[in-house]
Amino acid sequence: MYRIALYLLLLFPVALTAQNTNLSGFVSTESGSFVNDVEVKLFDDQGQLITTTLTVNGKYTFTNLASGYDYTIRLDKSGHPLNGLSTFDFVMIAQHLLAVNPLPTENLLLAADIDGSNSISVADLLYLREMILGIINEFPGQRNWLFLAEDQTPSDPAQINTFTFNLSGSTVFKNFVILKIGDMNRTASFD
Ligand SMILES: [Ca+2]
Ligand SMILES: [Ca+2]
Repeated sequence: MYRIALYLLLLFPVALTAQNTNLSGFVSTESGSFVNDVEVKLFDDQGQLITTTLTVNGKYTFTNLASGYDYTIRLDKSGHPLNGLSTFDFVMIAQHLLAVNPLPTENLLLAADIDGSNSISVADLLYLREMILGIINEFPGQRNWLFLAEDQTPSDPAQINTFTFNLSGSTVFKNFVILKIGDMNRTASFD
């Protein structure tokens, strides 16, 4: 009995010093509305999927993560890419390309890059046209939504909506803004 007690005593300081981190955050639109049913996948530093959750009232939460390691979050949301897209969006991107009416915000520039080529070109217009006409039902790379980290954590250039960061401290908040690819006049539904 004494030996077991001593053993537990020896373990106890380890349990006290092992630090765990809670990671949570909100996903919202540019206008600040919380967005539900965003799928948030959490991967460890080996690229192994730890768990998947959905935002509720705009919020996701992961608890009891080992501190000091790199983690990766990947966000996605279901829905047809035609959501929010019309000839109006087409005209806005066309006018930007013609320098008649440049898109006014960085977020719109990102959302106008439909094929993910890091530039806005006629190819984006052609994909948008084909989507509106029903010729295609997905964009290259299955791009549909675009998520931006509020704290400017850059997205993985090779994988859309994927963010890797080191986790430390007892509580980490990471908030994201969701944009709809191709939607220039903000008519997409986030339900
Ligand atoms: Ca492009
Ligand atoms: Ca639109």
